[in-house]
Amino acid sequence: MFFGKTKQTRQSDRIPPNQNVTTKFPVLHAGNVPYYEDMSKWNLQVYGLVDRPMLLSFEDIKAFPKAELKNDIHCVTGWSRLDNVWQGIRAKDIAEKAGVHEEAGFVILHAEEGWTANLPLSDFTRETSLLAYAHNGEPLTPEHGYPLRGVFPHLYFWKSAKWLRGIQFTKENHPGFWEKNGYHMRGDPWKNQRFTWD
Ligand SMILES: Nc1nc2c(c(=O)[nH]1)N[C@H]1C(S)=C(S)[C@@H](COP(=O)(O)O)O[C@H]1N2
Ligand SMILES: [Mo]
Repeated sequence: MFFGKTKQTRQSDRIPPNQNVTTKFPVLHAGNVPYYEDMSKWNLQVYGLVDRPMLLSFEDIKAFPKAELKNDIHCVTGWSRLDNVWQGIRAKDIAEKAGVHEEAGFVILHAEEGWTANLPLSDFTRETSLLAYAHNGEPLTPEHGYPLRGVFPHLYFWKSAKWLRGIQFTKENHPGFWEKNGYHMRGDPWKNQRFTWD
């Protein structure tokens, strides 16, 4: 059915296969939620195949151009949450500032407690890929990744590392925490790439 000139986007066109919409914001992770008492001790290490390795404070992060993006998130366990507004900085701005080498093809995201996730560099540097410090106008809560998390909405949400502390650029694709445990190296929800063999 058409209404005037613009075609209506049906909700089902927004939901990848085998996903169900929730209006809640589930909390999902392995390990413990970190609580930071002194943010002056927090930093983000950017390293690997780069011209300029960086150790960024939270203030350094805030000094990058601000980005605000609205997107849908899709967890591999089957829930999707629509219309999330994230405030943060573009992941590609970090890559540019660090000067990523040509032979780098992949990124390892390092979170607290040694948790990692891997993704192709081309997914990291997308216009829609963020390092976010706020959700729907409020600073991230500790459970949702305070102070800084990745947001890669075009991949399953497990790639969106909470409590980010390091970004490493690599030549080869090294499996992260869930990827070592049978989850997909890329994780595109539209292709239903849940497990290694999908
Ligand atoms: N550091 C860290 N980040 C993580 C995880 C984790 O276990 N540790 N789990 C991932 C998974 S599986 C999901 S679905 C989302 C959940 O984010 P939320 O708790 O903000 O909804 O965080 C992702 N980021
Ligand atoms: Mo997840």
